[in-house]
Amino acid sequence: MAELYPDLKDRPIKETIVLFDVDGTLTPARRTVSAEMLQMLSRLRQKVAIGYVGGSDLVKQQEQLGTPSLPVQSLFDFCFPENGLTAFRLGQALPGNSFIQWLGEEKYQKLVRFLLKYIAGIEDIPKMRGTFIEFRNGMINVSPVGRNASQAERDEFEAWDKKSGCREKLIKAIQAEFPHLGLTYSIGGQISFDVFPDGWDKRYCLQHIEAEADPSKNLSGIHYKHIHFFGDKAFPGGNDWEIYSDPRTIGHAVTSPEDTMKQVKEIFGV
Ligand code: M1P
Repeated sequence: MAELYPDLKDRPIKETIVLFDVDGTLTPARRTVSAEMLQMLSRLRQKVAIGYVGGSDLVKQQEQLGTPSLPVQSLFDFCFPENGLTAFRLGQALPGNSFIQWLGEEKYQKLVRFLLKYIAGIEDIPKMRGTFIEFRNGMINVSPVGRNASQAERDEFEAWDKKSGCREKLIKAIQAEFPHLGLTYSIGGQISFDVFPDGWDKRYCLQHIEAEADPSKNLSGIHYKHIHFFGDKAFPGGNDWEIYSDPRTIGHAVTSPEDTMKQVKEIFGV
């Protein structure tokens, strides 16, 4: 597919790349992309380098953006699943990274022991189920009730957590015990919180764009001076906020995939 588009150096809009969030920006939340959006992306790619950056993994993005005959990696110049911990450039995988690789087994075990002991000691929690720590590629997800909780048990935990501040207290306890680990804590859902290295939000993928200019890497040599980013969670606390407000990017807040198409058409004339 990449051969259907001009070489990165020959795209008419120079030193420019357009990055998109996935859910709520290219597709409706957790749904698949429209044919109209794919056509617009294809027209855009004739003019400028394009990429996406999403928090979930490649399998999910293939379901949302690709088709059985079209791998998602063929639709963009740069694909950044898991915020760029996994990365593809012109269809080829780049070296990846992981939470355990970054933290190391010894520190990881200390953290896990602390968490399990703390959770074991919570005496007034309404229910305890299973999978209190979920080990993911780029983070761990910690849940005092456990990820095996049913929907009713999730609702019950969430209501109790609002009163007791259980998750916030646990986060404060980890921060006090491990002040130097450089970890970020994010309460994004009902029953858990995510723990990942500082900076491993969507900004992580920018290092792959910056690498293009590095002569030692023997890539395109392009210094992308204009990095546009489109996202629908571009507000403090939203998972597009850090990259949207980063000085290295030109942030565009959108309200839906239709709004993304409208803004892209206006800005890039596609
Ligand atoms: O997307 C928000 C969060 O969704 C889930 O949270 P919970 O199970 O607590 O409702 C998790 O997948 C979590 O990692 C994620 O941040």
